[in-house]
Amino acid sequence: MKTFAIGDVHGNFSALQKLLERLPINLQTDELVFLGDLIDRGPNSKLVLDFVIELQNRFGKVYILKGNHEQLLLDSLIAQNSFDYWIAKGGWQTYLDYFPQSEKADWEKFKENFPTLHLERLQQLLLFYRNKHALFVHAGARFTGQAWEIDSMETALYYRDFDFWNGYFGQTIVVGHTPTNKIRKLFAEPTEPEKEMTAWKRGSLIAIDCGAGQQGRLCALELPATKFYYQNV
Ligand SMILES: [Mn+2]
Repeated sequence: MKTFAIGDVHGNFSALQKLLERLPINLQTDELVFLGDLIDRGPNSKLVLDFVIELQNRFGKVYILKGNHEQLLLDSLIAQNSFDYWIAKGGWQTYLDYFPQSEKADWEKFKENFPTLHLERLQQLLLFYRNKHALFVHAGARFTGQAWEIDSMETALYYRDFDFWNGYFGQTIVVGHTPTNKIRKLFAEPTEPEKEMTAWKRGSLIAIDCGAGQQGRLCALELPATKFYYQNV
C-alpha cells in the first residue's frame, strides 16, 4: 500500500486535477490524504470541495484533514466578526465561488444559503490522520516534554514555531500550512522562485505546502518512496 498526501490546494481545482492524473495511484488500494486548506485564495474552492467529497464517497481510503481556512469558514457561519476576518483572509474568493457576481460579502446571505452538505462534511474533517507510513496534520505538533504531540486544535491547524522545524523527532510527520520558502527563510537557506518551490525535509519532518495559495505549486508526496510531484497553479 502506498500513501499519497496532497498539500494546501487553496481552490486551485485545475492544478489538482492535473496533479492527480499524474500520480501513480490506485484509489482501490492506496490511501490519499488531503492536508487541509482546500479552500480560499484560489478561484474554485467550491469545485474542489465537491470533488474531494465525491472522491471520498467513491473510495474509502480518502482522508481529508481540516486546515485553518476550513475552520475559518466554519467559524464564519457562527459569528459575523469571524466572517469579516475570513473574507479578508482569502475567503472572499470562496464566497464569490458560492455566490457569483456578488459585489459585497453578505453575512446573512452566507449563513442562510451555505449548502448543508458542505457544512456537514466540513464539520467531519479530521484533525490528523496516522497510518504505518506517517502522521499527517495540517500545521504541526508541539513538544510536550516527552514527545511531539498534536495536543490541541490550535496546534493541528496553526503551529509553525521554529522549534518544530528544528527539533521534531519521532514518526515521520507530513505537514502543509507553512509555505516551504517561509521555512527556508527561518533557516537562512536560499529561497526558491514561487513556480519552482520544492518540499522541505529535515529528519522525519516533511513539509509540502509549495505555495499553491500564492501562485506557487501544488505538491503531492508518495510514501513510503518519499517521491514528490509538483503542479504549477
Ligand atoms: Mn493553513
